[in-house]
Amino acid sequence: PKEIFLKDYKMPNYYFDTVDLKFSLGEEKTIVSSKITVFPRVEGSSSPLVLDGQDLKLVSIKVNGIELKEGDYHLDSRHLTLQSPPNGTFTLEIVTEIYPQKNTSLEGIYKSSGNFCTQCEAEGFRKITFYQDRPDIMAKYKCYIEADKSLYPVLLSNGNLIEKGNLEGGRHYALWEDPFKKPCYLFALVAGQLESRDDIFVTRSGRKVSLRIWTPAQDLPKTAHAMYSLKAAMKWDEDVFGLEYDLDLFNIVAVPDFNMGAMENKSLNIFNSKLVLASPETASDADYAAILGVIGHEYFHNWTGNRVTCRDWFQLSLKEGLTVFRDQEFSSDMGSRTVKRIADVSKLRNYQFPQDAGPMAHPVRPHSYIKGAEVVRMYKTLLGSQGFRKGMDLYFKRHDGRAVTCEDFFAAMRDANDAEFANFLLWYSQARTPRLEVTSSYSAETHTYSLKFGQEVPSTPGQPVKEPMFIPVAIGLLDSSGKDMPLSSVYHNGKLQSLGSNNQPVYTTVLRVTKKEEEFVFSDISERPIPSILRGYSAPIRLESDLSNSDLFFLLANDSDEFNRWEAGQVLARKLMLSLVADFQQNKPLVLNPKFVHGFRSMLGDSSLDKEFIAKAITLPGEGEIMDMMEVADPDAVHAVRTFIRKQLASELKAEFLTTVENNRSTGEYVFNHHNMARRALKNIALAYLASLEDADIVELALREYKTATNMTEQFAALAAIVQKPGKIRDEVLDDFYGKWQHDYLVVNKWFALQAMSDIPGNVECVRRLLDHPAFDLRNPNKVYSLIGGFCGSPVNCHAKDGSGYKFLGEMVVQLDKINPQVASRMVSAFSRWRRFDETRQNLAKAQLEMIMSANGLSENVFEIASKSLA
Ligand code: DPP
Ligand code: ZN
Repeated sequence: PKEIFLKDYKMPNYYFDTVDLKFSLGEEKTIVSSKITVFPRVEGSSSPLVLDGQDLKLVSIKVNGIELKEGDYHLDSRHLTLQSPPNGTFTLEIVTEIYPQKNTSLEGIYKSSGNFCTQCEAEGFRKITFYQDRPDIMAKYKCYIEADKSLYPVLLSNGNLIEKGNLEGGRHYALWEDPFKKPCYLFALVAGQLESRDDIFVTRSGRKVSLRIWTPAQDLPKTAHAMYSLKAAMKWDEDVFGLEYDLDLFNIVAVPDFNMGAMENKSLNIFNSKLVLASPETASDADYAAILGVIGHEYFHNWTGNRVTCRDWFQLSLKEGLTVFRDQEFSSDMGSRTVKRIADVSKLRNYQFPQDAGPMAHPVRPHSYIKGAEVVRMYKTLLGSQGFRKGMDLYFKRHDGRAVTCEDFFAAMRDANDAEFANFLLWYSQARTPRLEVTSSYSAETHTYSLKFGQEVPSTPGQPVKEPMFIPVAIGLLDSSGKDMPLSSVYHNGKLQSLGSNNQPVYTTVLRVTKKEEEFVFSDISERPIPSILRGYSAPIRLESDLSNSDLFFLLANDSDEFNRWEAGQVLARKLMLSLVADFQQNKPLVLNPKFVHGFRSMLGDSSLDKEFIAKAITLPGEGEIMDMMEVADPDAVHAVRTFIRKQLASELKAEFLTTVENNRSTGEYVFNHHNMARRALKNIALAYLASLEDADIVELALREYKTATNMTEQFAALAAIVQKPGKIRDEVLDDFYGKWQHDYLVVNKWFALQAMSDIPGNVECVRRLLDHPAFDLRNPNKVYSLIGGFCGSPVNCHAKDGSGYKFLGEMVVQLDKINPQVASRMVSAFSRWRRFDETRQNLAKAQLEMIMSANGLSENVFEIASKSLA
């Protein structure tokens, strides 16, 4: 397969105006008929029309009503080409036969639990019919569906229901029409036995929108939270962005077999049921929060993605970065902003940055959702809320109904604000995480405080020399009592710039760092300050400052920016862990700095702090994050050190942790709100620390918590605490949990994941046994992500020095690739950073990658990742 590059973008030679689709759904085969009005981009030109198509059986093709014969067109395994279509506008009618019941790739039309559903992003529509399967082809769709009425009583597609009725032979039909132009990746169809939870949302201009969430009947009670989330999202988008829903109907369908989280098809969102179904007994707080965020995310796409879409797939972050940013803001407004920011930054550090440091490094464009959101956030940091909103308004005014690029978004932000954005666009094109070094100095004579920045973007294959980036650095200065100092002016580039306005002092200002080396000097600074740099994580970079440990402890205790308070603790923890890793590698005894224990103790006892913030602040950086900072990643040493610190903290702070559990136990009914979630989060992390001890009273405590828990959040945390240690009790409780929940596949998936990610030595054997468990199925992505993906969550086992983890993953990738290439390719990512390890591990991982590459009939998805990893 040939790699496609952004610079190769060519406008299509033909556009489509209307698309009439007709589906005759059947058990053996499904017939798809399409009637498209085609017009040339340039009147009078006669270039070939190339349609994409994959795994389709062509039945017939007509142009302007006349059937084409073989020789009038060219057909290969990927394309259907009309060499010389008529001049001007013409109609193209194509009939194909497809077999959704055999489609295990879960792209195009497939069956999930007996129902038909679709997934077209990015290139699934070509598995439904021959089409120009690219997002810059936007057309108006009608969709006629017919099927057996008793097997598929519900027939859904995008837009409005125009007509429905009965047909002969026990069949029925429905005709849907979508008044908005859309690219084919937003097409959707669902047919099956489903029931709906119904509600109504009245938009601020008075449109009454019917909301329906569809699931199998028995799951309906679990859709209340999803409906709450949808209504909250609709309201929020009106309040914050002035964006209203634009149709009278909004459908969400939950399906158990889905490659990703969810899909924003116009007015017919299709969701992985894991992100819809929740009840206090079966779903955890994290599930509730994820549902809120993803329901919001898909709903927000209606404007950022659907009304304004991407020109090509290199612009993915135009819609994903922006929409992830919007869902992050939505969740922040619904809960705690600081905690949400911490969670998002942790994700960035644990998943995105490691990837950026490896062969899969790529710029924000094309692929990274989460980094894309950081780029959008920087616009807001630079422009302020109002300026950002002005930019958004202009973006919609200019581009509604069109397929556009990241530059268009940039231009809207710039033009609406008359802003100076220097080299900001580099964020879209330069891969790798920039490193920013800061050194500071204070002059008591001149009362000035200088910050010198030096930045570097590491090179990548294809991008050997990188330009300096435009990095917005939000900064505040603390005085010796821990208060923010007023910032009156800063000297930069030969100019003195005053900060604040109307004699209002500012306490946080955003420095615009744009050069390789640059100095900023604050004036009127009365004493040596402690700087709080990169407040709120104002840019997705690696910051290296000259702050001493005592500065960091000071920030941890005093910073008014809660994110940076957490960050100071993380920097300290990272330093501590790295130095202990070095001790471990040199066979020195491990000793925990008492200051660290003290810091934890004061956090735990500080009643002025938000409980979820404390829970985050006492969570050590992940093993992946630490390995990422090492010259040669050493999973065994990192694991040993993290385990040592946890155990040491648990033993020194046992009393405090016990009190924390006691004081934060649930009383009364489960409520999904920040206050209650924060309490549960703190209790659960305290229990997790305690469980690292060998003490019998702790085992009893965890068992008691497990038995008396009234919600999944606490029950599962207790289970997780118990299974930290191998033995009889662990086995019994795992059996008990399975016995309780075997009827609920979503809970069973948690049970798989918990066992899979265990750090117990040699756990790969347990995971192999679970592959044969009657509840496991390699065809269901959620199960694969739980068990095989879960296994990758334990670096010691996944990167075991005997290669057992690699061997297991290699075998799985090859098996999965035959079933579902998208799912298989996600599992290959476990290998992508193999060069980061020692030689033994490198050889073992490389051998598996080569084995994968040599497999017969390897998919393009897996080939891409495996070959790039080896390159
Ligand atoms: N476009 C889809 C989403 O935003 C991809 N997972 O959720
Ligand atoms: Zn999205």
